Amino acid sequence: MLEILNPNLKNKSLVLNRYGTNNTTLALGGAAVTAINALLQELEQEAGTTRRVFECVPEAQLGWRPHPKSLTLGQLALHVATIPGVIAEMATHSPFSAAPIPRLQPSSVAELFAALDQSVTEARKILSELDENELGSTWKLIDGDQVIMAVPRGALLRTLMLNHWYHHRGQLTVYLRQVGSVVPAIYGPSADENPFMPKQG
Ligand code: NI
Repeated sequence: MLEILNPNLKNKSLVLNRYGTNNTTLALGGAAVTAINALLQELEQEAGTTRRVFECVPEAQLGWRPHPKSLTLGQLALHVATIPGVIAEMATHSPFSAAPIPRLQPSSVAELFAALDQSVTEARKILSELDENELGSTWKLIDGDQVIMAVPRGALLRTLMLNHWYHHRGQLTVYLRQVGSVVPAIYGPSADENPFMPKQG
C-alpha cells in the first residue's frame, strides 16, 4: 500500500510492465488469457472462499471487537463484503475524490451474504466491460487539488480490489478464532478443517 502511494518507486515500473498495454496477455498452458479474464477468474474463486468464511460468522457476535480501536466483527465482515464492488466502481472514475469510508454495522449474517453477492456482481460487470488497454491507464485519487495516489488502473484492481480484500478476510478469520467460531481452510488447512488430508476410516 505504501509502495504504490509513491509514484517514484521502482516498484511502479514493475506494475506498469505487468499491466501495460504491450503485455496484457499471459500465456497459460498454451492458451492466452487476458489480464481482465485472469482478474475475473480470481474474483469468482475468491468470492466462493469468502462465502465459506461468512458461513462461520456467528450472528450473536456481530458487535464484538478485539480492541476499542478495532472495527466490530460485523463492520469488518461488511467491509470485506463490499470491497470488490466498491473498488471496481472507483476504478471507473478518475480522478476519484477521497471520502471517509462509512463503517456500517450489519444486523444479520444474511445481510453480509446479500452485500457480498451484490458487490461481486457489480465487480464482475465492471471488469467484463473494461477495455484491456484501460488497465495501463493512470487512475488518480485526489483530495481537493492534491493527488494522494496515482497508479495504473490494473494495479488498483490488483492491490485494492483483490489483495486488500484478502488482507481483511484474513483479519476476519482471527476474529472468528477469538469469538470461538470455526475457522475454515483458506489457502491451506486450519486447525478446524483440513481438506488436504485423506478421510480416515
Ligand atoms: Ni480496508
